[in-house]
Amino acid sequence: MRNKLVKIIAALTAILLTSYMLSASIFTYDTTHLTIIESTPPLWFELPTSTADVALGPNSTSATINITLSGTAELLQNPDFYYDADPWRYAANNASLYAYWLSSDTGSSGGVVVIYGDITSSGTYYAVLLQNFTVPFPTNTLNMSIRYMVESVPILSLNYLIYGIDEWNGTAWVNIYNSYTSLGRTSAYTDYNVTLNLPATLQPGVTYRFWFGVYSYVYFYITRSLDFRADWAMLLLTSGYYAFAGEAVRINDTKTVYARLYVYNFTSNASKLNATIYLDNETSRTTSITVINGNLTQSSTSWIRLDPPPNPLYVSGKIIVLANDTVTGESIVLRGFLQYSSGGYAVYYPVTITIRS
Ligand SMILES: [Ca+2]
Repeated sequence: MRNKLVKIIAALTAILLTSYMLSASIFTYDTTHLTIIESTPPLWFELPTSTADVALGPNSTSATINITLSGTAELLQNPDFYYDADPWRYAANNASLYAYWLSSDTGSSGGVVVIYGDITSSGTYYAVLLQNFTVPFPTNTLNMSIRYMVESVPILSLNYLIYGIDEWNGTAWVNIYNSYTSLGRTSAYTDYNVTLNLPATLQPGVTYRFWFGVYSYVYFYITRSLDFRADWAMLLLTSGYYAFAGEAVRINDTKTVYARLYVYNFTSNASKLNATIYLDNETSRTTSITVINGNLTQSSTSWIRLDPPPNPLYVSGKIIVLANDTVTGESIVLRGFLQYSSGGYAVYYPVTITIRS
């Protein structure tokens, strides 16, 4: 019996010396029984901040990543005014109108921007919020979604929600599209969704600006304020072009390691799907695993150094995925490992990435 135990101890010691980091657990032995002590691995996965759908395995030492390419892109930044109004700008034709940001309002999604004015004479008043944008590919159709509330309008006035698109021609803004819809007071936030059929095709590489706001024609002055509140304004581009760009999973570590990602098994039913996958440590990136027209053309990244983060909120690395397709129903599956090494041992974390159009 004693000899048998000695052999087990010897075998365990050999495993510990050669590859104990293969497991997230450390095995120890005492005279009466074997005990497994859980320990924290020096490197683990965290969920991404992007829209990748990720499931992490036990101890966050494996990751299953599902990415669905989307044919809808939001062209505007901070469309929801969630934490502030940046980078939206404000313009008005009358100094009695001004705008301010509220962190929340009854029934709102996060912050709102209020366009407000005490109207003291008849006349025309308008104010807009503006933001520059570009398009990733040519289009003459955009879907606009504006959520708003009209808290107050001047008595004896006509009021409109106005919106439009200007193009920068190199020296000035030129209006290429505008429209409007009637506004009345609303008791709650109201959605206005419409497809913009533009008279010209928007082109990549050109700067456009989107604007929306309120227009009030006060034809007989009786004091009352104008109070228009915007909860969000989205400009969505929908097309037969499907794409994803973002974090697939985050990598956190407690000591310096060198890491790479490689694929050992690849399946595909795709003929148009392209993907680029690499590791990023905030200051540099690896070479990429690449899929071109559904075929795996490069199966491994280069190595990258991952250092312990300077504070717990900082993540030392990420797996980044860029992918696109021009048809729906295609998919690829990459099964591989995140391999990392430090001090002479190598550890392999299973990673499966599925990308669908
Ligand atoms: Ca909002």
